[in-house]
Amino acid sequence: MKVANKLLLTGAAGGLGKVLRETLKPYCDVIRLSDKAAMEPAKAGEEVIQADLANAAEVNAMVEGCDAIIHMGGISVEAPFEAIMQANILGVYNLYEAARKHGVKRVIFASSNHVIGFYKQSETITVDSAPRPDGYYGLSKAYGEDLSRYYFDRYGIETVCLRIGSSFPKPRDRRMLCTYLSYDDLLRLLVASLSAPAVGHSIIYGVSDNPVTWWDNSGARHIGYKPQDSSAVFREEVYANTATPDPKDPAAIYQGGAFVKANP
Ligand code: NAI
Ligand code: 15L
Repeated sequence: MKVANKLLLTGAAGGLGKVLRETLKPYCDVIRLSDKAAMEPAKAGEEVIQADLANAAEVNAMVEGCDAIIHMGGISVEAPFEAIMQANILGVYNLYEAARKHGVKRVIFASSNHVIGFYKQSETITVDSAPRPDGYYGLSKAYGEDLSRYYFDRYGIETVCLRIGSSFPKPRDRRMLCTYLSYDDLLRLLVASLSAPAVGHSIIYGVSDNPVTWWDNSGARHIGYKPQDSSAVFREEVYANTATPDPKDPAAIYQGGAFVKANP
């Protein structure tokens, strides 16, 4: 199934970007890969454009000619505000301004569970729960969610904000058994988000079908995402290799884990 003619993938040099470079290819005619960092040279069906999200002119050139965008680029962990401001706040503004100028119809925004990191692990929240960011990084993703809502309300650019949990080859700790998103489910989520007939401005949790979860995606059924993987297969290994968390540790109390006590 084709989801775009020319699909822009930002953050293409990153952990998820490198995986998606390969897995997204069958879903478009051309995939344009962009990052601030160096990338492998373009192969058949690829274009490579090095660009800094904080540079409006570079972002404008990066977006021109694309009909859909997957925005994975930016700082992906807690960091000093100045750095977050450039890459994630100015960066997402530059991206949507370029999308508006070039008539892009749909964007998939890699948001994060750190938008809601200060909810407790004893709570189940929905796609409509108010943001409770757990740091400058989470705040920047909340800004991206709000900015994309504005660009939908004002200019009609559709966005799906993916509040990704933990997308790695496997869960690294006990918290990630609840937040794990497999690479295959990430691809399913992206394809569903790009191919659903109408998404307007939507928020959905990027999570596999894990036995324990804090996130209720029932308000995002219109996207048609059906996870097929589960962290259950990693449970025994993770429990064997990790200590029992201290129940008084904020990292064990809040959904954002150690991010809630990071000192950038
Ligand atoms: P990553 O840190 O491996 O990749 C991010 C990429 O963005 C890097 O290649 C980096 O060079 C690029 N980048 C940073 N600043 C930039 C700038 N100013 N201009 C252009 N490119 C810039 O992160 P990862 O794990 O691949 O995540 C991808 C996206 O998904 C990120 O936006 C992250 O916040 C989000 N996410 C990832 C999760 C995960 O578990 N992997 C969980 C939640 C959200
Ligand atoms: C994120 O937003 C980060 O990008 C990723 O590195 C993980 O730490 C993930 O959240 C998480 O919460 O596990």
